[in-house]
Amino acid sequence: MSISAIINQAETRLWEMSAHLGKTVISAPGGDMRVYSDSESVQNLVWRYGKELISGGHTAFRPRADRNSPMFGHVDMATMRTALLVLFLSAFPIVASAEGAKNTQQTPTDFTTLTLEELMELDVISINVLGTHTHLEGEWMLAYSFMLMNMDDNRDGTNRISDADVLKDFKVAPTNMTMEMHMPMVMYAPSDDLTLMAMLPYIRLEMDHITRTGVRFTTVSDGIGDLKVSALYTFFRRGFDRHRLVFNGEVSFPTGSIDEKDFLANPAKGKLKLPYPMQLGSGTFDLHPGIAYLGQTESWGWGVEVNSIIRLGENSNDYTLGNQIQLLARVDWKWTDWLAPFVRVDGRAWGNIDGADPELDPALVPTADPNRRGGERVDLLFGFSFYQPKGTFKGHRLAIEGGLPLYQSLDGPQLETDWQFRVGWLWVF
Ligand SMILES: [Cu+2]
Repeated sequence: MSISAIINQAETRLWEMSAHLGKTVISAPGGDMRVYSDSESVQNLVWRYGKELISGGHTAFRPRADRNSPMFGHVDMATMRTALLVLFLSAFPIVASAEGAKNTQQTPTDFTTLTLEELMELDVISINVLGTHTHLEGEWMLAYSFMLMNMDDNRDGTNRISDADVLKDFKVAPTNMTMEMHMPMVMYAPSDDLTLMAMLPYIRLEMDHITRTGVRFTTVSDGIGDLKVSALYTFFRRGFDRHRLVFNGEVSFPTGSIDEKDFLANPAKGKLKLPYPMQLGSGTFDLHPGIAYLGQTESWGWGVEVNSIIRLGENSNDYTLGNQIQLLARVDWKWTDWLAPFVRVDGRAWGNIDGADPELDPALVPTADPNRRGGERVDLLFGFSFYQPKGTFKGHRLAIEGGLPLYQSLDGPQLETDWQFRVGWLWVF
């Protein structure tokens, strides 16, 4: 394919675009292109083709995928991109004057005004390191996040109860648990509508206990958790992604151990099977279907999600973890072009365990009782996304988030969540 063929293709795109202009007025005051539009199709076209031309995107010309092909062998990509951009923008005054003549009496009804540069920056907030998001065709993402969660003291229902209360019914009371999770993740978008994701956590769990005789001991387990693979499919979009509905089809594989052992109060007994919350995986194939409504403007992003976990079958230790339903609402605000604070409310409810591991004694400690695992919790989380709009670290993002529970009711005695903290980094290329 030659350069002139590419230019021809660009012209065809522009011709298609002008055919969609309809009721739209476009002008270029001082060379600053603005779109005054009541027509979604124009915004979509400007968004798609403009973005591709400037960022060296993919749908129309695929320069990124074919970077090493003979087609681009002798061409400086930057020069060609500039040429295409000039061509792209030069069509606007022509179209605008033609349309302007027709529309002199008409003022734009919907005053959606965005420069092309502003359109480019929309994904500053649409890609939240720690949130559900999708990518444009051909984009890859590498990410890593670290989560730390602390659970201190026991709760039954919504009431806090003392260790002494727990020890009335059990020989051992858990007193504190920390959970550390390292989560490497990779994402790839084969099209604008489909984003694929895979993640494999590395988990470290630590639990402190006290016995009736006052002996304190700590158990630890660590290793990989359950591998998750998902497909995020955008099945509805309106107004260049201002409103979207995304289905998340996610499956987890039982790669995490359910046979973790450690020394308990009496090391002479050797290492014994650890209770349910100290295991690293579910032991079952699980479905994690979810649906998200995601919205965005130039400086705001928001979303509401319903996610779930459905366990399939019984694991090799004769039990099935409880199913879970999660309701999530999120608002991101692009404060500056490098900083976006966000707030989330995360509510979830999960069931008790069905079946029981025959190696665990439910009378010993509440964590070994399959009927004291369910609960409900609502967390309030605040965070910041940091974004580098240009330079060496363009495409990199960093986010930190901290959360506290607003409400929790547990089938107890069960350790209650006190706080959680997450930090994430991602790189889109
Ligand atoms: Cu991503």
